Amino acid sequence: MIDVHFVPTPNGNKVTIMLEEVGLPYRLVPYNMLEGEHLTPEFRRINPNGRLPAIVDHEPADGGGPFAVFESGAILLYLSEKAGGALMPADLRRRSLAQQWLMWQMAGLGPMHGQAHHFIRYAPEGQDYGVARYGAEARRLLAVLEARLAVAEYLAEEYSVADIASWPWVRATYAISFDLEPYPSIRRWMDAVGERPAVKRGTETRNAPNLQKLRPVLTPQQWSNLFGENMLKSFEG
Ligand SMILES: N[C@@H](CCC(=O)N[C@@H](CS)C(=O)NCC(=O)O)C(=O)O
Repeated sequence: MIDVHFVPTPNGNKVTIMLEEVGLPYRLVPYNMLEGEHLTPEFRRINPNGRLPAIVDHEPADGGGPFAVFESGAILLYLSEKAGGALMPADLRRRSLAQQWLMWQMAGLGPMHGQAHHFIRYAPEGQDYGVARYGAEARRLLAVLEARLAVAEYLAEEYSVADIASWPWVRATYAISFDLEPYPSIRRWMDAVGERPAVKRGTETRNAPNLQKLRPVLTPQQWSNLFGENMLKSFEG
């Protein structure tokens, strides 16, 4: 059994989609980040970086004790290996392509779209520089994705962990009111991936309605748990 320490965000959904795709048994351990449930020493022992998602594999392949994995990209690779190389192409070039696009998602699409979400949705109004900077970078990355998907059906030519990593982030652009109309290849790919039964099952859990809004309303305490003093203090000593 695999415990998935989970919030229904794009990073969390990568893991639930992957688990549904490969059919490994798992259970969700839900966290309420607004209440600071992820800021505990217990969770820090599972993920030293204190962020979600993370998994604990109670039956790792080496037969040893429970094993924790953090960082959604590393979790996808771990689960692929556990499932006998599932959703990693066998062909050398395609496998490298899957790794390249997975790294691109982890270092580019995810963090930059994350910052765009922060400045557009959560930052106090009037942060024009942050909105412009990360909005431009988020759009640039969509243009990179569009160009790739105009010449390849999937990121590594065949459906792989790279698509699983990127798809939930593109889906989340609705929350920052990005129009996908200028990206026909992305829309074709979004539909193809979104129609997969495992993707449907892996994205059933939704964020609370307030968190789906363009500008969620947070109390000062919730803000502090997510972005401020409480979050920072939990990393001290
Ligand atoms: N690079 C990490 C990012 C994880 C991340 O930032 N997760 C968010 C939720 S999607 C989180 O835990 N936020 C809580 C916080 O920032 O305190 C990954 O891909 O797993």
